[in-house]
Amino acid sequence: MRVLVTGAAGSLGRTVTVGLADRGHDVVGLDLLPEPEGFDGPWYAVDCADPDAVEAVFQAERLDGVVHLAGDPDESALPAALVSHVHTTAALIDAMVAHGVRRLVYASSNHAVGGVPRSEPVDETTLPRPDTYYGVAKVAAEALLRLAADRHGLDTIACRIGSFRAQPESVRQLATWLSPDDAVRMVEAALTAPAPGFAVVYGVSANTRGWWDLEPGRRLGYEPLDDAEEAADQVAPGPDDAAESAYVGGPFLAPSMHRPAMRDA
Ligand code: 15L
Repeated sequence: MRVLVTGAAGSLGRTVTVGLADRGHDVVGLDLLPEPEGFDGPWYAVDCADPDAVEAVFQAERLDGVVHLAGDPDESALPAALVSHVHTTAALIDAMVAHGVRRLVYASSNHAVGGVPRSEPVDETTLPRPDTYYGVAKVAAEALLRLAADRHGLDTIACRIGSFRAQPESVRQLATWLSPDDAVRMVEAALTAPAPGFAVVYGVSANTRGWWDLEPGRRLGYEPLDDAEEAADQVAPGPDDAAESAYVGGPFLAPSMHRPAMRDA
């Protein structure tokens, strides 16, 4: 497939662009930043919140799918979060509809359901329960995916990613870790699954301590192979471990994340 990857210069983006290329896909990179050394393919240093810039990319490239990873990974005031996650997704969907590109794989987040207590199951039927404005924006972006599937028949997959890291770095991440290799497996499965329509996938590895439902991903062909438990002896306990295990969103529930919606903190 010929795939546009947004956020291609980020940590997940670099992993995914290399992984997809290794698996025989043609990758077109898009990021605010210039292309990383070694990237081999077309690169667009543009803002995907700018619909004209996005349209120009789609006019220049024949694409089979989009992997939308761009976005601020941290909490911000609400307007910035909406631009970062919702405007970008909307601009991409507009261009996809205009150019007949039918597959969108989206880096959503566990923080779309981060307010769910640890005692409750987490599966594809879990209702939105954001823990932050970041999570609110991910919920809204997922709603755009749902609308695009219903209105235009696009295949749109919201990957509610846990903690993408080279290795798990905290006790919480022993449950929420997404390994680099599993990230590539997940994205490729979401890109190539036959006619999924709108789907939600939990983007985590096969962690012994994980509790989010892996079945929706498996139905799309995402079979995670890594397990954070193998690195458990390298993870030191921290003072926030108990608080972080109380809700899906872990540290995003901390009072330090609270801020006014409409003003920068
Ligand atoms: C996310 O969605 C964030 O982008 C990332 O910074 C991590 O905090 C991750 O979730 C997580 O929950 O560990």
